[in-house]
Amino acid sequence: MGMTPFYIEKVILHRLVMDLKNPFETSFGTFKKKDFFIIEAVDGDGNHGFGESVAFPIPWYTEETVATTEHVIKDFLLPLLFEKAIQHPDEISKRFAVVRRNNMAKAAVEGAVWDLYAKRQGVPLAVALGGERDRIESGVSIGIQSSVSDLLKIMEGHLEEGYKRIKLKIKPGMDVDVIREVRHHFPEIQLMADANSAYTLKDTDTLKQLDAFGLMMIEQPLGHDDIYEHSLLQSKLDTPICLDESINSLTDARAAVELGSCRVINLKIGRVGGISETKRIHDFCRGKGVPVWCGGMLESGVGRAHNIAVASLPQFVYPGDISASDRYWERDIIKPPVTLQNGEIIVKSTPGIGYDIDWQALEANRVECHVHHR
Ligand code: OSB
Ligand code: MG
Repeated sequence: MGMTPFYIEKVILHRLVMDLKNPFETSFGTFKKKDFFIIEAVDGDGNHGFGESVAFPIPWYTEETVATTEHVIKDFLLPLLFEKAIQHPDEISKRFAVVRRNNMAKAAVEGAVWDLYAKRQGVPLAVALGGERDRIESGVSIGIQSSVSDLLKIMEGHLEEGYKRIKLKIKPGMDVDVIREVRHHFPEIQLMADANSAYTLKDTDTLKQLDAFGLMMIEQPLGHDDIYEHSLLQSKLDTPICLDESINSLTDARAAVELGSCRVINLKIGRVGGISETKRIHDFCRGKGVPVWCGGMLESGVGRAHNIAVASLPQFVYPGDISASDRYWERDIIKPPVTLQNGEIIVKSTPGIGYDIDWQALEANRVECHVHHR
């Protein structure tokens, strides 16, 4: 598609604070609310593109925070964005490569450009990316609960809502016994566990016990920055390891796959620095026959819409952590909210992310707003 180059004339940073319906507990901490940026990019022809920054206020998942993303976006990424006209969004990650890491900051801005580009083309974002699915399977990630009976009740509710796969957060002391009991109650469901880096190789025997429960995979058992030790662990486990925190680039994905550190990859747009890098990792995994699925960061509807578009690519073969809006929010900031149809989410066929901003809801949750001009 030959395209006239376009400039981004203006970028608006909307800072929002939204209450989660229920607290979400992981091995590293508990989330009660979301504090994040929506990035709005505007061209000279009246088009608006939206991206979401997935960094949390505290650097407990990766090193980025809401404050570091604001600094890096304002002081480094926006000048690079405004500097030259854009022909295709794949140029953005190349332009941003002079800034090391800061992947969530990069992805937030690049995501807004992808949405804007798709809208300029008049095509859905999923189509602009080469997506092939018109619906995607939806999974749900459940935080650590204080009792197994609470957990079983929550699971029952989500299974009734139609979710196709359940992911349980685990940590030392809340693992084998919990999974055993859950499996006893739900012998057939697609089930997996996410440790968020809470174990070491000394826990190999505990992790090996999980082999008895037919889990689809165990996500990020060891160090957030490790690739080597996961290869040692994977050689001892029957359960496939899925890497999340350890994969921040195509380089990491290649190392992990070639070393046998994992058999599955959780792809998050923010963690790897944007949609273009997500596509590169996707294409590599497709060539290697390694399945991928789309992870989540408790996003609002904007980030969720990007995840849905990305998950329409062919190598996203497992249900993702892309749940309905009402799993997280009383009222989402997009119209309509994301909903399930028989455990699936329809990929929108309208231009860009395919959802409108619910400005009333966005403004109700907005605590700051800054406009930056080219
Ligand atoms: O490890 O996948 C993770 C939430 C916050 C930080 C890290 C993770 C998660 C989730 C929730 O598992 C996924 C979601 O429902 O958005
Ligand atoms: Mg994870």
